[in-house]
Amino acid sequence: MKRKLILLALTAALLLLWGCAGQTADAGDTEDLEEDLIVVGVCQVGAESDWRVANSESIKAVFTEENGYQLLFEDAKQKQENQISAIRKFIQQKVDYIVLMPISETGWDSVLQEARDAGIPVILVDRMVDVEDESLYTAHIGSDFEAEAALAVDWMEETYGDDPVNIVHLLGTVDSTAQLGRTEVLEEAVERHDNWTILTQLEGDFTQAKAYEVMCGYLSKGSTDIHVVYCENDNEAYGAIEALEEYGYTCGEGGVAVISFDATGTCLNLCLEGKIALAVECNPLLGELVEEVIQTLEAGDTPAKHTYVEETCFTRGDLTEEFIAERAY
Ligand code: GYE
Repeated sequence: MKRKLILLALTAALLLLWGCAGQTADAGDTEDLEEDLIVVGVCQVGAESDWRVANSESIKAVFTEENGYQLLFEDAKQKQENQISAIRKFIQQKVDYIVLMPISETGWDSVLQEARDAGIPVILVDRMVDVEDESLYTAHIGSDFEAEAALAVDWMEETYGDDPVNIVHLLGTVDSTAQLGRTEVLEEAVERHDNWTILTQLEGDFTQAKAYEVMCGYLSKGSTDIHVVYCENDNEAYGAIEALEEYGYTCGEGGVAVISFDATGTCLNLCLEGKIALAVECNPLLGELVEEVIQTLEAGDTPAKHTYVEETCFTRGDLTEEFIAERAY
């Protein structure tokens, strides 16, 4: 009887130990979270462009331990499935907030529902999501991509008037808010202007390498009368210029007018040099605005559903070396 009791006690002790071990394993993902800090899980698109790098830096500069945050930063390498698994990981880790820069607009309903079920507010940054239920995200901070594109359209109207405008259109990552907005406004303008023609639409995926590749592919088919190359971001513009010059085109005065979106440092220098005709600004410095939303939520208040940053555009005459050097991106 005594032996039986000892055995039972031992088994119970073992089971207890096992249970504890199990608990630590479950909690394993959260064990390195700091209790006194606000834990923010950021799910970034990737590092495809200068804009994106500046955007990540602006987030990292704000969510520091000194400011009271623990930042968990995931780079999804331009893949939506990586973003979805990162969000699931953040949910398991029980972060306080999820900040998502969604690569594309569609395909978010279920994972955002999972975040909501776990009680974690989701803040969208830069791009938007197209979901049935708008309450699946708490707030959105970013650019008005249609307003940006309208600046480019205005410039083309003023520059070309009734003259013919043959356009090569380099699209950004397809189904991203930035691509959809910048494309829609251009396409609508082309419909309104009998003298405007889109010669071709090529997918540049917001990268220099892809834009160079598709542009070379197009130019290799023979020379055309190109007036404008409408690039949906700076890095595409760099790739396009490289390809155009390789195929004997001149970019700038008397040659092809390259239009670019973002207006990051290299782009502005190319604009000052005359190789980029129009640089439309897209502000990547969104970190502080994200923090404001989080602080509003921490105070128990409701933040604005959408916050848009103000943006402008530049031509050569607007720029000086000093102005470019002083800009933060
Ligand atoms: O224009 C591009 C980046 O969504 C605003 O994504 C962003 C765009 C930006 O890769 O450079």
